[in-house]
Amino acid sequence: MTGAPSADEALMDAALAAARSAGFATSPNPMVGCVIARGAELVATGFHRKAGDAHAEVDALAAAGERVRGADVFVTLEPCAHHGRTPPCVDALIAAAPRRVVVAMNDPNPRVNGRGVDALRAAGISVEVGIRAAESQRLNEYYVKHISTGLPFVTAKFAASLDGRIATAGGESQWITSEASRAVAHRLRHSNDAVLVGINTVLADDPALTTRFEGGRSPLRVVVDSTLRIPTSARMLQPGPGGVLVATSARANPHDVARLGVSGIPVEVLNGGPGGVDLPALMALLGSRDVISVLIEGGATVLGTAFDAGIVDKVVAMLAPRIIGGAAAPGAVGGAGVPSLAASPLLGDVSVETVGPDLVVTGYCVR
Ligand code: AOF
Ligand code: ZN
Repeated sequence: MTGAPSADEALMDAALAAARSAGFATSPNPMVGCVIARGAELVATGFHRKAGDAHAEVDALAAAGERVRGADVFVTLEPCAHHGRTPPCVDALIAAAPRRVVVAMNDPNPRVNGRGVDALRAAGISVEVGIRAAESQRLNEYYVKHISTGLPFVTAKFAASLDGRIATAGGESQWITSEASRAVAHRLRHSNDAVLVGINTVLADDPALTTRFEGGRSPLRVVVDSTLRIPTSARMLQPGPGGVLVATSARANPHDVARLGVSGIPVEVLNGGPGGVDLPALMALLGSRDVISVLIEGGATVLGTAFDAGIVDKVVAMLAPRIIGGAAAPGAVGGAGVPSLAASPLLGDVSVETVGPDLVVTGYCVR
């Protein structure tokens, strides 16, 4: 879409910017922004900072005081109508008596879903829904998936050569992409609640899986290790913010399960699936623990299992402009693969950025 934004769009853009300033710290709750305006004049701005804190609408209403009467309220998500950790925002809005409430998208939370808009309309407030809906959906893609399915939103990320290899035949992999795109990868860790790798990656690279990003959140570190080969000295198992989880299968030696348990490392036995660990069951477990987003960082085996199981929502491929070649050099995605081109997930909404010398291709698995 081109052209200058309308006055309403510009104000909703300001509300979206306020929402974004929470920087993913609201999980498992959504990022929400709210702007109060009289005509084009901005009266107050508010946003949701973290789960349990004031909702965006209440934050903006507090900043606006009496000036909200007869004004327009722009909010990126339908105001809530339920008693959760905080009282319903629609009650606060109705009491403040604005002229109009503009909402970017309905709240897919089954406790809200349409009830917020209905309550405002029933109180005689004019409500418009849908301005910047796509942007708001995208901003809260993790929240939307989790609140409507109970499962986390899954991003598969890999760094490869232009010909799709993640290492040379001899196993050399550091570094295929540039430092600039590795910074993008750290931002991805910061935005996700959990980061997941396979045991081969741990044994080969011993990653710490923390975020080296200014002010970054540290995700839960998850390893898929069907036979429990992980040494307790692995960097990702060391105590630190975010915590750890080892997912294994019945193929693991019970002594090894006990060994990790004694070291205080949480282990879950989730049997099933071709790799030995049932990834869909692991996603369900993480979702039930309020993990709304998971970043799968590889390697090829765990990415293959994830694509084969159909659990991937989004792909971020970082491609360095180099060719590795050779039939023995591993590709980014292993597993069984697809039986035909028609069965391969064709990404939708694809965007391509250049980061330093690399290409970063982002797209969504359309199901
Ligand atoms: C937020 N921030 O600004 C808005 C939300 O956990 P609670 O009680 O705070 O309620 C969370 C629900 O409230 C959330 O799932 C969404 O449906 C609704 N709106 N939540 O955390 C906000 N406006
Ligand atoms: Zn609310």
